[in-house]
Amino acid sequence: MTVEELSTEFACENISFEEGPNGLPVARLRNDLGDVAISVHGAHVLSYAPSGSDPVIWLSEYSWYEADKPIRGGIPVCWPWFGGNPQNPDWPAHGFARISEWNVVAAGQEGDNTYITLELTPDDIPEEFCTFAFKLTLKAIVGSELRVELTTENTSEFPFDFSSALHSYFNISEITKIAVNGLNGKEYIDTMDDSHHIQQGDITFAAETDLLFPDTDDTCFINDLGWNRKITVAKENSNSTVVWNPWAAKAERMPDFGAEEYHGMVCVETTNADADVRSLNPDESHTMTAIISVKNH
Ligand code: TA6
Repeated sequence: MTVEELSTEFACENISFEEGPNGLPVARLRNDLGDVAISVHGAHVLSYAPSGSDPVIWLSEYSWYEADKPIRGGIPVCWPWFGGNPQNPDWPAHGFARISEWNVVAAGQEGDNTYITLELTPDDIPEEFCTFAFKLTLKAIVGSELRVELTTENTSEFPFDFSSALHSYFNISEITKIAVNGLNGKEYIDTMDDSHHIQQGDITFAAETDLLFPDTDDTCFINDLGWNRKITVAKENSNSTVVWNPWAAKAERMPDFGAEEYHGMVCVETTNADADVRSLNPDESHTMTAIISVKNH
């Protein structure tokens, strides 16, 4: 749908539609509690700022906004596989949901909260990727916090497995001035060398960091001493978490990522990944939710 068609069907007091970069349709949800922008491309949350707070979600200044590419930053929807596809290594990293055009199906007000719902079905994706029938729904709800609910429904006649992530990029003062806590004592895999460890205390950053915690439903906190604030990343129906910063060398290698941008971002990802892969029987559904809030000290 065009911006005009979306506006005609879904615009209301707290919801408008506009052309984003490269003309990609973007929904803006604004109310007294916060402000969110979400692109129809990938059902991709581009920005989130609670009222009275600086932006919480980070977006690269070098991102692509092209049909067959993921947006860099925001909250990429990684589905139906996290990372590379084990059977088809040449298929898109982190699945096809984040490079697909989703359909807005609902938008409006729920009490003080403003929401939008987008949907993806096999009709919206290249046939080669369509190995099972599904309905994927993303609902973003702006209230005193940002809730992002990713629902997978098995509309096939057979069971299927999937892995996924709400791969959230957070806006921080400086990577060396933050710590991620909430994972103390948890096992993690350092994906840089596939070594296994137990997290001791807070996670701090001094090099490329790519840690997969395969067994945790814990809430994480990003303590930002530079901006004197704490971002809370809570979740539902996710039993794994990934913490990532590319640091200088990897940032340099990514064309859609500024060489110095690694200083201002960190990913704390809400996932069903690795051992937390999920299986659905026909007609079953699963909703994984990320719940993001910020407290200024
Ligand atoms: O955050 C975990 C991770 O899998 C990292 O290994 C890194 O590849 C990151 O995702 C970004 O992946 P992308 O395909 O968006 O460049």
